[in-house]
Amino acid sequence: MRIDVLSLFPDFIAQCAGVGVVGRAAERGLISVQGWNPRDYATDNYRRVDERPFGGGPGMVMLMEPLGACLDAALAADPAPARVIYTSPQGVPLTQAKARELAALPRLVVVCGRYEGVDERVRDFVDEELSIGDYVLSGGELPALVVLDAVVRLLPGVLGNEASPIDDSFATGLLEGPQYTRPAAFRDARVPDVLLSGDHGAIARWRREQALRTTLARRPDLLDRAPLDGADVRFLRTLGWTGRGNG
Ligand code: 4FV
Repeated sequence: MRIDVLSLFPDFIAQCAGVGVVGRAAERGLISVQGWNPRDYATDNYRRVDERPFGGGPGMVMLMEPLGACLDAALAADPAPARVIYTSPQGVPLTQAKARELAALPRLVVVCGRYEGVDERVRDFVDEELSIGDYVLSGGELPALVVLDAVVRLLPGVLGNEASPIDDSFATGLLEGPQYTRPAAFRDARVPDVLLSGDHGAIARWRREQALRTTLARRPDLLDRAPLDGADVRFLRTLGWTGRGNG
């Protein structure tokens, strides 16, 4: 997958996309990440990329001319069809399902805003707008990196054993249950015996029940649309869950 990121801070993107899972994926040639700086496409002497909003009001707005020229250059840099994404609070919430959808594409181009945001006309040039949450950040770079990380780790060959993204939170529609590793006893906190039993059937059942318990406790809304079988529903009933009528 090729990923181009338009940002006034391309070094920040390169730094963050150069470490961990995303960094290793780039080293192994599974992805390529390229930063593009709209300021390099500003034509005035001061290389302006922002201006005061028409109609007055606080703050500055990113200019369309340098940004549009930068986007044209990024798109022209590779013949592969690209999904152009703008990260903003007005976007559709990023979900695991959206990350899976994007992971199937050959190329992403992500536009990062700064200041109060980008001139409204940017929406004429983007395919979709994504939000990472109902709060306001100082720039679209962190959201762009969140999208990158959520997508790249789903690409074939990126994570060590292919298995791991499958039982991620939300991949099953449930939150992930508790994880433990050595030592079996830390101070007076012991690892549940079932995990040390070697009984893989019992372990799988225990993990499923813990995921159901955690989801009921923290995100009961997810249970309304999670794929549950009879055993799941019976277990949730024992925890007082009343969803799904008399399933
Ligand atoms: C944001 C979010 C976000 C708004 C103005 C950048 C900032 C500034 N993007 N999810 N929440 N963006 O706060 O995606 O330009």
